[in-house]
Amino acid sequence: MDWRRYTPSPRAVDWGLFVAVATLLATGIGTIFVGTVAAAWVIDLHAVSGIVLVCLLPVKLWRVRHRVAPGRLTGARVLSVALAVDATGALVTGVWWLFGGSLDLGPWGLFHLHTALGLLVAPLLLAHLRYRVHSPATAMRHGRRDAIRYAGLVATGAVVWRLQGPVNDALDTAGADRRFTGSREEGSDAGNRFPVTSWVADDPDPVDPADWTLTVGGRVANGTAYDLADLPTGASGRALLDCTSGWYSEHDWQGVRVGDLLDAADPDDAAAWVQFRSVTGYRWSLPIEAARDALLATRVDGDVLSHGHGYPLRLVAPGRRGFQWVKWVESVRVTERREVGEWLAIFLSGV
Ligand SMILES: Nc1nc2c(c(=O)[nH]1)N[C@H]1C(S)=C(S)[C@@H](COP(=O)(O)O)O[C@H]1N2
Ligand SMILES: [Mo]
Repeated sequence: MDWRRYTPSPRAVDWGLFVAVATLLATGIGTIFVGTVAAAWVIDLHAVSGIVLVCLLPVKLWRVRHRVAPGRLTGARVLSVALAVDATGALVTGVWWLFGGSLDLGPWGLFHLHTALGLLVAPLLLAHLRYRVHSPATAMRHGRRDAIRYAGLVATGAVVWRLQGPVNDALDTAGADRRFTGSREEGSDAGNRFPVTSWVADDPDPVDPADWTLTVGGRVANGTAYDLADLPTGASGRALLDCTSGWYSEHDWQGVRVGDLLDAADPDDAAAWVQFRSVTGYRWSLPIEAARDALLATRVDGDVLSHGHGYPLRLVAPGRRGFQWVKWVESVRVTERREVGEWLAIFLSGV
């Protein structure tokens, strides 16, 4: 078989690599927001781009293999080798994850390593392009034939992606129970016995209920502060926490319906967002309608929340990724606009 017939021309390979990597980065970061099945296409696109990259990268590496002879190493070439190694590592860890792999790296695991290697591709690729960039026009020289080759490649990627589910099932790997987000199940319905995670480094001292109140304020007629014993608990709901670091856990949660707190507080006409704030400064806002259906939980599967899971009160936000489920909540604030600083706070609250 002559593989050259199926291989795009060299410049078209380079641009194909660029598009695949850019798509992988955008969709990889995009997975952070995928909470419902309607957004699952982001992850499908990530996977198919990854498969396309698996096909293209060897073509490129084969073409440039003679350039890395030891005597000819320059700064630009060392950079290219680093990029090749890093991109390969990102692909290997991604595929390994799909088929149920695990790694114990202290507080981190295989999924973190995949994320780190993937993000590192961005600066390495930008630096690489500073040395070696060709106009897209030269890539168009065999435009029609290359377009057909790429269509075939993307179609192949889609078929391979479709097949990995049945293959995982048949081999009964730890990748078989993945959700559409890529996350794998951990400790569902087992009370507090599911992983404790913080987004970056949030790790407060245990909260003493004697020094704690929940304040409800902002754009409301009746601002209130509740002691733990005064909280109007009695609501419950089943919801699935899906962390962006690759695990999910489903539980019955008990506590206060945020809608009940809002009804008592009586938001004004401009109220559009509800911000949940942790004792650590970590905070996140939900649109007011979504916030009404959220729960502030005091218990999980009937057990009082452990400190790690946010005792005395943590947000349960169905259909939203775990980083939005604020732990150790001490304030609910109704606002007109969402605070932009939240984005910084979720990274810096632990520092
Ligand atoms: N205050 C605070 N709340 C937080 C976080 C945090 O770092 N600080 N991490 C979030 C993330 S990323 C996830 S996945 C969930 C994890 O909840 P758990 O530790 O109960 O499993 O909490 C969220 N709530
Ligand atoms: Mo998370």
